[in-house]
Amino acid sequence: ICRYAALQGMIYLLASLQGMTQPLVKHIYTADPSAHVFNNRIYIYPSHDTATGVPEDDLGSHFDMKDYHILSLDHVGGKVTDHGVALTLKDVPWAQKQLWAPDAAYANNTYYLYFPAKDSTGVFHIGVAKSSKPEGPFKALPKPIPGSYSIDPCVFKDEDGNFYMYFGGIWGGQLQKWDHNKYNSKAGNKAADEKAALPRVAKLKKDMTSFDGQVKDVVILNEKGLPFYEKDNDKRFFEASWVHKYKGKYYFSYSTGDTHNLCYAIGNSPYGPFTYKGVIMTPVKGWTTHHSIIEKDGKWYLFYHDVELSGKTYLRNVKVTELHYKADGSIETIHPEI
Ligand code: FUB
Repeated sequence: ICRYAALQGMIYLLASLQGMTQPLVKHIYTADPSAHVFNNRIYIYPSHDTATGVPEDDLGSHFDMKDYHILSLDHVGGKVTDHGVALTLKDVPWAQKQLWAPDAAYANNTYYLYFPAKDSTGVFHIGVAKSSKPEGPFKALPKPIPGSYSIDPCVFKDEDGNFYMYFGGIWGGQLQKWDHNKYNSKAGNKAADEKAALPRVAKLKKDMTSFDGQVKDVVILNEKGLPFYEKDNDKRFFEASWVHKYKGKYYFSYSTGDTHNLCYAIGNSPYGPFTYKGVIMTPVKGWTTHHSIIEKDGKWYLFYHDVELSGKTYLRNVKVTELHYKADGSIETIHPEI
């Protein structure tokens, strides 16, 4: 055990010296990093965690965020710039509280920030804000995207120029309350022997602010081609969708929430179905785990968060580490230091 601990310590020291697993910024708390390369620079669209005194509960009420800051860096290991407040809750006409994990996209000479928030009735929807610059400031549209619900939008641009939004999160993210795109306030969490709730996908219209057709389920199947049940909670979807493409295949990755894994599944279409392949990252320190994956200068990176700076689950800090594929396209599991 001693030798193992010493080895772990050395690995951490080496990684720290390389600046790879250090918090990217320490002057504010940040989480849920959605990274993109715009104009050959890395932009990170994170949540901005603050302590507002809301007690912790299973609905995540303690994630009481009120604005967004966008971070950017030229390359991994380079200086990180905090561009200041890019959007604030009081400037979102429809939103009452809880600016959770955002994402961004570029089209029509415009940068779009997509973000979930609770409306005046306490129901999560997904809003859009626009800017001429990747770092903002962003101006919110007066209403959320029609037909949007739940949390954690991820906007993926396919090679043919089409954009797709993936979203959803169970428990406090309310996905279990939406059946066939209809809200049922009384619906509770799934029982162990029920099929697990599935994330959702919708193609975006060219205006980037509305869905092109119906919201669909993103089917994730196990290695035998069968659906996951709620009891498969070390593998089933909980929240934090991310989609990237590698060698022509679509990789759908996500958090398993209460078991804290970042998992992935592979498919041949942006709509899926996706077949479960394994764990990208084992649990980090802190309850939540949420990530993004990008390629920059020929290397692949996983952006994620933990609670190294604060030790508190609602005061997180974003990090980045390199991600490696095996020859068969599978991803090498990353074990973060905890
Ligand atoms: O940051 C608030 C919520 O915590 C996010 O929306 C989830 O993905 C989890 O990270």
